[in-house]
Amino acid sequence: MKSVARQIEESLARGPIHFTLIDPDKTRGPHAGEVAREAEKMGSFGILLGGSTGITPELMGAAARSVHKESSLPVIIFPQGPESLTPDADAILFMSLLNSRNVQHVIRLQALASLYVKKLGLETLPVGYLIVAPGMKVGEVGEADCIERSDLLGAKGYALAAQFLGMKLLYLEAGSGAPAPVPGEMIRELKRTVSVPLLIGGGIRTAADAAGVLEAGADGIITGSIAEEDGHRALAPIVEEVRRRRAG
Ligand code: 1GP
Repeated sequence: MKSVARQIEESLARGPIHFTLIDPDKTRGPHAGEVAREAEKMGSFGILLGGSTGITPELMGAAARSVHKESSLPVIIFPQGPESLTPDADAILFMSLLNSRNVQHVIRLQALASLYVKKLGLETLPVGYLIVAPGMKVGEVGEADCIERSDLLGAKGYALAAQFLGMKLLYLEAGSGAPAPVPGEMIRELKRTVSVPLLIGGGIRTAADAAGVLEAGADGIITGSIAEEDGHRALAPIVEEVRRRRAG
């Protein structure tokens, strides 16, 4: 089977992509499969599995199996720590939270998890992860020095450092449930600075939010809460914004 990295690369060549984030603690077992089935119909690229609290390998495994049963979308772990690992996923965002104050989130948890990741045979996608204010729960849990929303220079420094370190994707997020997504001006500035694809998440709740980040240059958008709280119908216009910017 084609690697997930290859699938992402090929899909990005045709335009931006959408990821549906499922929190397996909130959307349990069979419900994860239902969300994935609907997301696939809409044209979402893949499923990210993860959450900031309450994650266990059992919950992750059950959700991954349910997604595989109901859809053909790739299942990618969005890790909170070693307890997020399951052999039932296809790949893992192997990420460093670059603007954390705590070295655990920058490299130590990754060092702990890496032997197990290898043993499970999970495909690793190297990601530089940056939290932009307000950061919400993940900002707290990740002990992030959130990048201020007007600090374009700070964001550029981290983004370039990630690229120079060889990370293949950058993920900038304002935190789940943020009142507004990452500012368009910051996305535009980063697109002028780095060549790695830019994923944007946190606080994207409407088609207008999605249009804003996509017009600024986001290569991928990630939404979580909207499908959890408001169901598939609320997700559809967001995915549609992504789809209509894609070729073919
Ligand atoms: C995942 O924070 C994003 O990293 C998801 O954010 O729940 O606001 O879509 P929302």
